[in-house]
Amino acid sequence: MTAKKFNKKEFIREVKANVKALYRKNLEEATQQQIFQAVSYAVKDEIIENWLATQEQYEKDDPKYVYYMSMEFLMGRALGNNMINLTIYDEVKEALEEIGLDINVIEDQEPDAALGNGGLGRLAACFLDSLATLGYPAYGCGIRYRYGMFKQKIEDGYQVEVPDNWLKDGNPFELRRPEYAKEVKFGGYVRVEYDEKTGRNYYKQEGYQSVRAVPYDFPIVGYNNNIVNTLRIWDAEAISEFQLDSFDKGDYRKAVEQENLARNIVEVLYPNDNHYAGKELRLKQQYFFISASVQEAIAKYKKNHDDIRKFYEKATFQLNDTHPTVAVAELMRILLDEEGLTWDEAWEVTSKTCAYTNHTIMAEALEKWPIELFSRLLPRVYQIIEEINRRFVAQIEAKYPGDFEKVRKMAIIFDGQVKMAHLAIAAGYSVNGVAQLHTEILKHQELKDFYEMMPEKFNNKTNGITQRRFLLHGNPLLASWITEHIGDEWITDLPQLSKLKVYVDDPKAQQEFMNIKYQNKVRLAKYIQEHNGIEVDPRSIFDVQVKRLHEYKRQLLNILHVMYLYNQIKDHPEMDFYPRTFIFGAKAAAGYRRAKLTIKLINSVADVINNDASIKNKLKVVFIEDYRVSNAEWIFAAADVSEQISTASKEASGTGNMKFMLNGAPTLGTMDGANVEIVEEVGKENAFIFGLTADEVINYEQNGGYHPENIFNSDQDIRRVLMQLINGEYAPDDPERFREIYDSLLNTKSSDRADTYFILADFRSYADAQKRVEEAYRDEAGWAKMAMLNTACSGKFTSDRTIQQYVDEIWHLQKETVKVK
Ligand code: DL6
Repeated sequence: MTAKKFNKKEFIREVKANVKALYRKNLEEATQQQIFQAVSYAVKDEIIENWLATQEQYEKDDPKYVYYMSMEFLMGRALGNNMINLTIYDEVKEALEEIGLDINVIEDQEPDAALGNGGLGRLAACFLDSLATLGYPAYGCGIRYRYGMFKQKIEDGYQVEVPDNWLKDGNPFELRRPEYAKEVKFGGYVRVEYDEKTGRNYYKQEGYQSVRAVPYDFPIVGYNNNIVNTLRIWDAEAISEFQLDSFDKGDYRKAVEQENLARNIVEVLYPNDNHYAGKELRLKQQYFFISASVQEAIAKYKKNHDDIRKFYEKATFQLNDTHPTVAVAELMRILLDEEGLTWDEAWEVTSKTCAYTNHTIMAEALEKWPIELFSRLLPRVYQIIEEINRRFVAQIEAKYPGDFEKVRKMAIIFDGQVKMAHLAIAAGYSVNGVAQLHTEILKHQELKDFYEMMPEKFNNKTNGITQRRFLLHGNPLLASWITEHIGDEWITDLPQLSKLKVYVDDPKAQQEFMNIKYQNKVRLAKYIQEHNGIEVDPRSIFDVQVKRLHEYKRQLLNILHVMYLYNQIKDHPEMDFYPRTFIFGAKAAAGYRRAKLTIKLINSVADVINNDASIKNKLKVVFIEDYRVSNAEWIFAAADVSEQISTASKEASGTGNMKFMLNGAPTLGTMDGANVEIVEEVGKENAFIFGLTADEVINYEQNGGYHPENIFNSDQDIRRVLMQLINGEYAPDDPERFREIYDSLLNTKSSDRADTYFILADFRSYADAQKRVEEAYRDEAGWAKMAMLNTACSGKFTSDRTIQQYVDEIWHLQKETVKVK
């Protein structure tokens, strides 16, 4: 089904009118930011008809919805994506050209909607794109943080965090929906009243503070199908004075407190990736958006249905990791206290509604809340979790009589803590991991006891990415080339890319493919020159590692290897060395000291190497400041090599690995996360695999026997590199600067095992794999073939496939079609 026809004249007229109405200016006087706003409002007008039509169709068909509940939606920019999915990108580009405007400059005015940290939040954004494109009714439910992920500045090589005031110029695509506002209550106490007539206890929260949750809706445009779903994110406002209990009216102190509560709740996204912060405000954020979203889902259902016992037939809640797990108890609370269901009835609805995705096995990411905090903040919800726990423990005891160890390991409340993953598993009807290897580790290691008790709940859904943003929009040259060769069906059916396989040995096609890569490298080189002041040669190998900075992702292994290469080039200037540019991009959580020190190390190494004329530009190191969705699109398009070098078993899936593959960059990586499936698709000979396997890592972790100091003692090159961390080579002003990193690898003073992430164990095989990369790159035709095969074999990794699997195996939704008059 194609979208309605674009009218260029009308569009231009509207852009001009918008500039006038919004800013009282003519086009010529307006700033580029103002023009961006005007263009966005014009594009929004194109969306509105479809948005209305979609809602009307859904009302009529009364379908089941998935509510994708997530603390994070890392959306990036909306304008380009919306134009792409409306299939008006080229037309708008032309229209703007006609009035002297450059679409790239206009798009560049938009701040990224960075309401997420990394993989988990970006996955949520890709899923919304696929849900709309496939025509499935869905709501994204989240928080409208006033400040998103911080902006990263690099000062003197160090990361400095700058607040991301993304809403300062207004947000053209959002709609405030005060008519759907909800009250969310915190604190106080629970009063129980016994009703003789019904013979039931009734629970009432009293003495609480509350805030008004006000939703903002964002359109999620499906690709060329008229469907527009909704991302509904909640803002917090103070409950206005006249809405306070009559008892509280005129209570100025309380009004101010509620005002502050509201302001604080949605103020800022916690910048932790794969790490649990354990802060009270974070729990407030979780309950805030969950309570509002669950209330809204129930209100929507009740508009057209009488029997709340059948709620699960029309709604399913997908919990994006444990952050939204309080939804389980909130749904129970509403069903019990407001809808009057019995416990068993409410439990049946809840356990048929909620499903949980696990995104990490990192112990430090597991959410467990102290009982004191939890019960103080959410007294009624806590009571309900206690009862869920009591019943769950009884089930464990019935299945494993006398086995207290099982209770200790599986209870929801234990040792003074509420364990959110256990709650999600006990209450949900589905538990999924995000790549085959990850799901197997969950089943047989991390969640072994749960899997043994309820194997039917466990399943795998390997992650995916949307090709519409990461190829069609991010790499227009390659997208057009592909369309010329195999047609454009790949845009909604990515496995079609396998048709490219017939071209991989064709010299002309190889040349064209590599020429496009070269042009994308030129585009990135220009960006690096403008933003970093570093000149890089687009003919060098662009070896790229972009992702959050975390020890398990091992940016440290990468930079230590760069130090090793530099030593080699210095020692053997005559050595035939293919020029390499190592590109990094990574934000570290603001409080993650060692990660921030690693950024400083990368920049210090870059300073030395980039300024050493004697190595004749054979090696360059670039740290791209403020890595985010919008610059990521260019980076993936320009990469020759995709660094996916996490310690095996630690990266649940990875999704950057898929974006690189789609854009024709072979993986240099460990057998971890979705790398395993990438290799399965493209063949081991078209990737560069190294390092310990997940089994080997887990074996060391469980049984010991790993001694990095032996490697240090026996390998001279490694020893030299490590000594350079403490001899001032990269920190002449303070030779002790990188001591902490050195210590972490060898003689850790903390209780951690030295070299927790097996960097020394994998160093040699990594260096060998890098050598293989260099050799392979020298063979131009061979490399072109490998790069093309990566693109051609990336069909599995579309989020359209992932979503279809969620639909078929977990959510059971019906496809909708929408016609526009
Ligand atoms: O599933 C999306 C993404 C995976 O691709 C990454 O491998 C994984 O590290 C990430 N997990 C998190 C966990 N955060 N918490 N909690 O971000 O999920």
